[in-house]
Amino acid sequence: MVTFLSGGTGTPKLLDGAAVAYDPEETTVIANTGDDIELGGLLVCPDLDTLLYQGGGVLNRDRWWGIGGDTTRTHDGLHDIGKAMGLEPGPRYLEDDAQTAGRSIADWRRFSGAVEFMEIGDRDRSVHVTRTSLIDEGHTLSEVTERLCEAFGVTLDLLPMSDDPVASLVHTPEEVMHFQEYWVARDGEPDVQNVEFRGSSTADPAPGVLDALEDDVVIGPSNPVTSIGPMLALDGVGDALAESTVVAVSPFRGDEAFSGPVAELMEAVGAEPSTAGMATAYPFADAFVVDEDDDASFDRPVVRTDIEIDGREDAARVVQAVDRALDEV
Ligand code: FO1
Repeated sequence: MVTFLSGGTGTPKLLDGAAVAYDPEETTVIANTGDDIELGGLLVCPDLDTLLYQGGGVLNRDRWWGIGGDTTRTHDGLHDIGKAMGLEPGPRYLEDDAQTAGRSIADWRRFSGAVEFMEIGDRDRSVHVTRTSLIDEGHTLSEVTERLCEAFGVTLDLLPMSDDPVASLVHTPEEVMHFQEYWVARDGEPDVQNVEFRGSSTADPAPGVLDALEDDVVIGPSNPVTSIGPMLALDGVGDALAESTVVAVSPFRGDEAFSGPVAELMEAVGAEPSTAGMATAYPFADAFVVDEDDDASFDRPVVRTDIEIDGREDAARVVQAVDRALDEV
């Protein structure tokens, strides 16, 4: 039995190769939900959905989000009508008091759907309508995720990290913004002073999460701050990881990040933006998988291989290295 901790790109890419070593029926994936937002009243869960669509074989594999071949008629229509009405495009937060009014899972991350600032495909939107509606009918995010997985034919066990709201908020010198504004609307350009996981001190791990952390745990090459950080902020997760065998795959080759705003965000939280910094961010890790050209040295076992993942063959190679690292602990 093995459990992967996942954000939305690096670990899903690794999971492409997971089946070479691990039976999907015995694999759990815990997804970050700090990136989730409510947009036009719909709960959008980017990391969960990438894993859902990947497991269901419908992921847009060029972008690693959304559904392949999806249309955007509603999204385009929202822009047409917004333009005709003179509405300013860009993230449009709801008023402060509306941020904690309504379904609590969307607290501190509520955006208007006018001139929708993230591109939501039509089929993708049907998932958000269904998920949000079932939550409004009284189901939890975990329950809805389980049913979506059945519908998409996902064989591994996919769990959201929490059924409670946790919002990854980026503090810049001028303002506080949600991660999706920082990343999608601002292209990761603002200076970051700190990252806050609002809600994490009172959020519980979702049902099944702490049990799954009793298995061998793999932290894929995800962003240690915004993908894995929200999970580590949940009560009991750090203690559970300290008790388990944990292998982490570096999202860096030396100090060069493979994708996304990893370096900037690590610097913002006072961690060195490199493989060595990743090791300090994961004090509970028992072994690491790092690139063969990475000269960082470690106080724990290391397996080296080419860790750049561009396709299933690469993913299989890195998963085999993960498996060797688990054996070495
Ligand atoms: N990323 C973008 O860069 N632009 C978008 O318009 C966008 C829309 C979007 C819609 C649904 C979804 O599930 C993900 C989406 N993403 C988009 C990706 C997302 O912002 C991030 O890459 C993840 O949150 C990081 O894991």
